[in-house]
Amino acid sequence: LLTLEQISGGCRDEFFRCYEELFILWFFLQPLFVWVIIIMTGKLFQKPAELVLAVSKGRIFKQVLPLLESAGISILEDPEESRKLVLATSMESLKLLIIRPSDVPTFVEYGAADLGITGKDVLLEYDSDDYYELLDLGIAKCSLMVAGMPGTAISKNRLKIATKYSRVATDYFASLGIQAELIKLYGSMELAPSVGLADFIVDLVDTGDTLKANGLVPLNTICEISSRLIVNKATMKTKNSRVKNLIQMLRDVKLTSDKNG
Ligand code: PRT
Ligand code: MG
Repeated sequence: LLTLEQISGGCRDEFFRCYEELFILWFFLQPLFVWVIIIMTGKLFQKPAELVLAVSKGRIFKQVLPLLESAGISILEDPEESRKLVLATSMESLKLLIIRPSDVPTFVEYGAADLGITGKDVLLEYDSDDYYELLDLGIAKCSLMVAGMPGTAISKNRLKIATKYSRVATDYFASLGIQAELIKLYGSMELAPSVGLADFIVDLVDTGDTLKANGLVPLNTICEISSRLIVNKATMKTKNSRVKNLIQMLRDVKLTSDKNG
């Protein structure tokens, strides 16, 4: 039979064996805990990933500025004064690239910019959709239209169309079953019908004043245009929370301005 002393001695031995095992475990795991703490503290003080937003210069930029301001993002340099094409903003790690509207999808698709703002007309004409179109900003609105001389009707004959939107125009006339010869111009489209270069033009129309001043009338609307926010596909994965946060800020501003009419 075991005495009481033998039993308590056995328990003591068991306790010390456990204690010893725990100590050995702690001894080996300690460096791991230290690393976990170092990594977590590093993450806590880490600067957020840099976001690059490419914005079309010209009329879109003028309308994007108040939108960003309403979202609490201001440009740190006067864009009118500065000749810089990269502008810092008040939002940590957000910078703007000021580029031509037609270059915005290229910058975004190749990842030179994480996000971009440009007209839907540019996106329709751009021969790739290797980006996400996430938000209609409802700015720089206009219509993509067919226009011509007064009294002319769009017939089924082969037509000469002057435009810088060859892709959209080809698809549009094809959808009407009309064979169109596209004459690519980069500006002053409104001249083409009056000098006999083309039967019709396909161009953006806002107030209609430019058409009127050049003796043209609007005929068919191809589609309504506004500026869109596009995002690089890889950015959407790697900087997801930052992108979502920025989109939400812009969406809120848009909702408020829609409500206020
Ligand atoms: O530098 P680049 O030549 O590539 O660009 P851009 O000079 O075309 O840039 P900018 O600053 O003109 O901006 C172009 C973008 O603004 C377009 O891609 C559209 O998304 C948007 N937008 C909105 C317009 C218009 N409205 C607009 N009315 N872009 C151009 N126009 C022109 C139109 O081409 C026509 O000549 O304005 C004239 C018609 O205006 P109304 O009011 O007379 O009808
Ligand atoms: Mg222009």
